[in-house]
Amino acid sequence: MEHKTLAKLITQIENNPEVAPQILQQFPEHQSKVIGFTGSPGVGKSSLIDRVIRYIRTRDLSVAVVAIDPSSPFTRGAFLGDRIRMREHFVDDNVFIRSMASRGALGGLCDAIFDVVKLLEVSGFDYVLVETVGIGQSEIEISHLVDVTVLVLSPGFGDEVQMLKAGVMEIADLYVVNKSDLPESDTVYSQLLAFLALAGKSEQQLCKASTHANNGVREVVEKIERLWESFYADGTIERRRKRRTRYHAEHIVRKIVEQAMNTVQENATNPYEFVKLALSRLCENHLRGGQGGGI
Ligand SMILES: Nc1nc2c(ncn2[C@@H]2O[C@H](COP(=O)(O)OP(=O)(O)O)[C@@H](O)[C@H]2O)c(=O)[nH]1
Ligand SMILES: [Mg+2]
Repeated sequence: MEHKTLAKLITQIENNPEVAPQILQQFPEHQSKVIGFTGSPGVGKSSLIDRVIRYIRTRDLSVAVVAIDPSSPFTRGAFLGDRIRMREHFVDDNVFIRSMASRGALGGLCDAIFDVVKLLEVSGFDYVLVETVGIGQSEIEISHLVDVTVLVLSPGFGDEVQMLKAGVMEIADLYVVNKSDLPESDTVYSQLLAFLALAGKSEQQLCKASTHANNGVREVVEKIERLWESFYADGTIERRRKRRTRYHAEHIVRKIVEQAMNTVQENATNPYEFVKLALSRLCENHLRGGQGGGI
């Protein structure tokens, strides 16, 4: 598909996720390897993705990247920097790059992202990479969206603290210590090694890279590939994709319920009364076939 057409379809989905099923059904099924990259701002996710794209391209595979912009949709400053770094990929037909706004200040995933990833998959890309800032909810949420989650760390970002943060150890499948050209990265590496042992994870899930020195990128991609293949073989991918559908459905339900609650103007002092009112509005809407997600 032409990149221009693809970009237009993504915008349509962003503006109204309800059009997604109609758009998606026009394409034959296709599964990409969907990989999420998360980690604190500044650890080098974009730089790493840039290198990963280059490596994937040397093997003549195609790749789409979605960068989830943590800033407001109106100030895309952060992504502009990435865009300049990645500009050479923009002229490559087998590389598609797009940024999307996050939901709310905590960098949660927007509803449209699920269908956008699906659209990129049916567009036939071998890889779909999602970059999200490892702050707030997005860190955990990303693992619900992708097949394989990569956590990027580097020295000097309080990552030691980050490692201890609940949830992080559980969600990542691969841990990359970036900026290995900096000597302090050894400390991060050995700390991570200890944490992995504690968490009962394998050393195989850890690697070093330096995007500046262009070291370790091949290993990162090979490990991702191996993880994906083994997850595919043992049914993990299928399970995760089912969980993704459920998680997406939860997003939709939450939005519909929120809309219904907003229609309750009455000064209900009793929350149960409030829920009753909201639900009855929802049913009325549903019977009229009106708003409320078209469900
Ligand atoms: N020393 C060193 N710096 C790096 C490396 N990779 C990225 N950086 C720098 O780290 C900063 C943040 O990189 P960026 O890719 O934008 O990080 P992101 O916020 O995680 O996407 C930039 O100034 C990069 O030049 C590396 O391997 N070594
Ligand atoms: Mg970035």
